[in-house]
Amino acid sequence: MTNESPDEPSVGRRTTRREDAALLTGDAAYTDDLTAPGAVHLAFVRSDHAHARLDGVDTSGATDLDGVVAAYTWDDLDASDAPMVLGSSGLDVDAPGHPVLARDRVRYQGQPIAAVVAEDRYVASDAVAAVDVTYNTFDATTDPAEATAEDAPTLYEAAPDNVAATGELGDREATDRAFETADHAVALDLRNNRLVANAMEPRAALARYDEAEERLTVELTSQSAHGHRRDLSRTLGVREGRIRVVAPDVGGGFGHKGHHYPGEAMTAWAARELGRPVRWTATRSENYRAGAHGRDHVTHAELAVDDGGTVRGLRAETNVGLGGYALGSSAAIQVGYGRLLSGEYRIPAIHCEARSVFTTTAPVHTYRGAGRPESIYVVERLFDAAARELDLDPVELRRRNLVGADAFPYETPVGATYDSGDYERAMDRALDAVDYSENREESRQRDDDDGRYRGVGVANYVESTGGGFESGVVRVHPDGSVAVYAGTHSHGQGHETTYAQIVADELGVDEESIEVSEGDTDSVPTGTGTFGSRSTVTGGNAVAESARAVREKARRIAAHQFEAPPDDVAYDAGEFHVTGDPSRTIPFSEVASAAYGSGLPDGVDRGLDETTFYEPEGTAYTFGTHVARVAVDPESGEVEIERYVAVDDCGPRVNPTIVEGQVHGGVAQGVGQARYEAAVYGEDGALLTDSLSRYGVPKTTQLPDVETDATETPSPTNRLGVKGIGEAGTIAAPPAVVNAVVDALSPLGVEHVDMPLTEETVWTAIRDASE
Ligand code: MCN
Repeated sequence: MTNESPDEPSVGRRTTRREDAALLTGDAAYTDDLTAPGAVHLAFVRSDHAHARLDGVDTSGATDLDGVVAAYTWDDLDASDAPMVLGSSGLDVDAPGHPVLARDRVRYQGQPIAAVVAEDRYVASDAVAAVDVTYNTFDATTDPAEATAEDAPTLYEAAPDNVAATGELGDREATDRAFETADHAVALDLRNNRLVANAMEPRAALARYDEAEERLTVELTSQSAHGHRRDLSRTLGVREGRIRVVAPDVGGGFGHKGHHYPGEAMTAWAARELGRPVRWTATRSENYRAGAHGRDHVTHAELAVDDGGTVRGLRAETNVGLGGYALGSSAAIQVGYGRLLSGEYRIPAIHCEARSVFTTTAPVHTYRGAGRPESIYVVERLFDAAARELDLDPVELRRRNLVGADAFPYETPVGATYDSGDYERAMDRALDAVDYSENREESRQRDDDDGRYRGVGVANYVESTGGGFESGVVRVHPDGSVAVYAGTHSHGQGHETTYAQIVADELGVDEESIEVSEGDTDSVPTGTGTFGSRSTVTGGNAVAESARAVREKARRIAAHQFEAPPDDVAYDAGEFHVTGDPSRTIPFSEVASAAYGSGLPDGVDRGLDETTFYEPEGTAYTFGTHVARVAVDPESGEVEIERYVAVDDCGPRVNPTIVEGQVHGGVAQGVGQARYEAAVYGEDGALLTDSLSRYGVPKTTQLPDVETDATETPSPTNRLGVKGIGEAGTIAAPPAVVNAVVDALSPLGVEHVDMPLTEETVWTAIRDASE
């Protein structure tokens, strides 16, 4: 870690990530690396079929094998005192939660039916193959639009049309009026393709049960240790105080390690049942078939606009695939997606209607961005379609409707209050970087040199960040070294580095003296976790508040030693002195030692240790503009992203290098969605893209060089003024790329292409437009 100039603030510095040495040299300890003498291995028998009644599950073939310790079905779970059904909330219908092992019916391919436990994982794998399941199969329904049709197969009696939850945002009547009176209306039918989270490390758990203490310890791939403890407590029927959850090094999450799944609950249950450590590590294909997927929206959207380019209204109707079961609050999250449908714009009337629909597919929950990419994609595609209808430059249409820099706080018609921003400044910076006007000319004509069509795509976005509360503890040891604990969890984001930077500034100590810990329910008082780009806003401010409180307490202790009033004591570069008399100083470490001794001033407790539960005053809205410049070969449909510029504003950047890394990663996933990735189901409900060789995670050679830049508009919602950045790239990249490709192909009459823009889809769109 570099800290060349301790007199300069740490926040804002490009400090090297302190976590990288271990991660890059193989010293990190992921769940599957953890040792547990005597551990047995759990593996799942998963449904071959997407939709079936179970007429028999015979585990005798498995239990007959040498080395098999146990084989469990729902009957075993049912006979125990644990509920073993994952909770769901936000449903309009009375559909049961996800049973850890199937009761008598399966609703997606890969749903766990039985669990086997064996002395090693190879025997466990053989045992899985030896379990005999008799299925009575039903038709599958995998498309969220088709699943509501009258003749579609039904997953639950309580939801005959498969609709699990509905939600409405905005004002339907006002929006209808805006459409009736506007000069133009444009419409688009869009699909936001279903995605699979591809963390490097698949999900895993290691559970141990201490019978004497009646205590369960579960180490697992988690984005939220306390969230998983709460969920495990409910599913196992064990109170939280008897469960310790530890999230060790976690190799990426991208949203899908924040949810409660059968795998981890079953592992914990078996450890208690057997009194032996039990471990389970998902295979990559298990992760594909049974890990939560993301997106899967089918949307009809319209924009009403006047001749002069003033947007009057927006409406959207969306079906969201929920999968075979609602995981936790997934249905409610999905129907709430429309909260960002105002984008960066003043749109006087908006109405959004969303339905969460059961389909015989893997459950859908949050994947990087969760709701925001889907909203922004709708808005930004509509703006391009409207610009075309008006024969107006798409940037000009955007500019005429942007929320002005003086309009904050800005309330949208869909219930969001934007805190701060200067949208036009960020947009202009991105446009300048690609010499926008010049390239517009180029995009309108075929480039004679190489026969490719060129286009420019612009995407403006807002991103809600920093929801809920977070805990932050700052504990100063007697030697002045500092321990920081937070309820968030870094699984690639770099919190060890950035929290140390924040605390170093507040305490006036070197970053080197600060250790940051997350993800252990025994050492962190409580916590919400890392998702929704919330950690810096909530956890960062929580540790900052605690550090400030520690500094104030230290000042009082120093003042007592100076025999001066605390207000007369100044603190500079790690030393206290009486204002106006810098000759006598007391270093921070000496005050730390004194804090644990006797002779403290009246009213000051022993110790130097503060805890904060911090909740920001409102949502911090990150924003920015991404621009893609593409060349499309009309013969092959091949797309090349020639330039990609990202200008993002997440308020003051704690560490600009880490922020840029987050943008790069996000853009990689956004470009992945735009061009390569899609979870594809066959008619029988089998997942066809069930491995890395069949699912298009982009390779580095398929990604553009991302040129990053930033503006910094502080948020008034929190004292650090920060906003999150973890999802910006995944939100902005899909519309930037799709707008660019459609722009390039507009001379050929192409008006829309659904993601992913593979060679085949692009070529087909060109062909269809020419017919
Ligand atoms: N940061 C900063 N200055 C700011 C804002 C953020 O320096 N003004 C830094 C932070 O301190 C932190 C990083 O950027 O080190 C991301 O911070 P933040 O935006 O607060 O997001 P979270 O830490 O809450 O991370 C969650 C976000 C989400 S929701 C997904 S999904 C995601 C992502 O982060 N998954 C990731 N980035 C990921 N990066 C990696 N490597 N792996 C994942 O699984």
